[in-house]
Amino acid sequence: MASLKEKLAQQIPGLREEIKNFLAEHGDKEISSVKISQAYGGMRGVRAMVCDTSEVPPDKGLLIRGIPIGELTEKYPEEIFYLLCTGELPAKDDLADLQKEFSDRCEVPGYVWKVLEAMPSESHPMCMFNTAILVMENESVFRKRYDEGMKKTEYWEPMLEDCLNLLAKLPNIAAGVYRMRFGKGKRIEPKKDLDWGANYAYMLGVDDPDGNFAKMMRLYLVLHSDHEGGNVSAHTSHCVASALSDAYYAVSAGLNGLAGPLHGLANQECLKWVIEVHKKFKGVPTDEQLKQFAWDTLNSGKVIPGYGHAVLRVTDPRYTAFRAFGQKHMADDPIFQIVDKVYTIVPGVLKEHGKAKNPWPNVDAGSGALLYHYGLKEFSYYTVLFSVSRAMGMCSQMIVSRAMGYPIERPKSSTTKWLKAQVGA
Ligand code: CMX
Repeated sequence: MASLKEKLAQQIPGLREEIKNFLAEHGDKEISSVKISQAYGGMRGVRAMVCDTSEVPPDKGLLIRGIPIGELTEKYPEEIFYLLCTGELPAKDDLADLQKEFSDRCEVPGYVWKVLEAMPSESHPMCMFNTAILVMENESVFRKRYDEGMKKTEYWEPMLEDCLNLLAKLPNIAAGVYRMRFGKGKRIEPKKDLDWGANYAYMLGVDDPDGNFAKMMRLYLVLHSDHEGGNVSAHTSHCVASALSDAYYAVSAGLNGLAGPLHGLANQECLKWVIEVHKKFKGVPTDEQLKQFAWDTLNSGKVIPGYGHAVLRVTDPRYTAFRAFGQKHMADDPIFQIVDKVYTIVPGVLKEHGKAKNPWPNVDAGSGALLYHYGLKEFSYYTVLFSVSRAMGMCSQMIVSRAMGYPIERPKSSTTKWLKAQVGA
């Protein structure tokens, strides 16, 4: 048995050596060139970052440390975190050890609740959640050790410590935000013997007589955990952490990006769209009705939420996993049926529309219907669930970056004048 920390300690010297040698031999070789359109176009497709935790081949979708996400849907989220950090799935004892770490560290400092209680009652749940993470910066072990003057080779250890402390508390904070923001009554204390995902489900206070909501929650936390390094939340947290800001600063920063409607907030928009369909047609619409509704959305200048992707060019395997869960557990639910029907109609509409490079659904197209089915009907909360999961990806990327001693990020920007001069325009 090797705890996560012991495993990392075994791996890190070899990894450092590997990258040092790789850079010495191949460091001056080119991997990417940049067109002016890419400089103005959100740097789409520019390969200029390293992320070893996961990758997203456009024709396959998410691979976590090389394993297709579709093969990991029965795992615990804690196993995924171990895999993200080390490249290996934990043995049974290692999983139990990590689950105990999370359970031992889950208590949230009292001042966090006071800060949340002082916020306006209509605050967005994402703002509450990210604020809670930021105020906990007070707990950072990395900052204290840095102030005491630790060696660079040791940076990863307090980073891991901060990440474990933070991740352990996130379900507790997220559930607390839910109950406070939506008037659900007193906070529910965590149960020490429950796993990370089941505890989150339990603390939300959703009725779960057959345990299927907890099952869905584990799946949700697995599927959203990481999506390589260049998406807004991952890139932001990586950039902030590269300045040696600690995990609290960096995760909060990344999640502020996840709160945007083109990124994590799309799941809230997505279910809104489906509910509109349900209301307008008083149930599941016909194919023709749905097609017209999709065109009306596009013609009014809006995007169809849950469809399209910056990198993917196929149906997101995370959507496929949610769909399979829905077909097994809620095939008769009209909201799920609409989501299913959208999948048969919208790709054709988007292809005909001709703008979106990817007409297929992304993860957000399916997740909301499942949450709604179990009674989690507050759309504005959905991105918080995404955040709890995505924090695992951000944390694992930061731990790896600190272990490898990657430097502060500082790409070169250009003025329009310089670009024009460059091409003689
Ligand atoms: N509906 C309508 N138009 C769409 C579209 C959609 N679902 N997806 C893309 N387009 C449009 C874009 O708005 C863009 O139009 P303009 O040229 O007028 O600006 C054009 O198609 C080309 O865009 P693209 O290169 O295919 O996509 P981008 O990489 O620029 O954007 C994304 C990707 C996800 C922001 C976009 O597909 C979108 O807005 N989708 C809906 C929102 C959504 O589901 N977001 C969640 C993504 C998952 C995540 O990262 O969290």
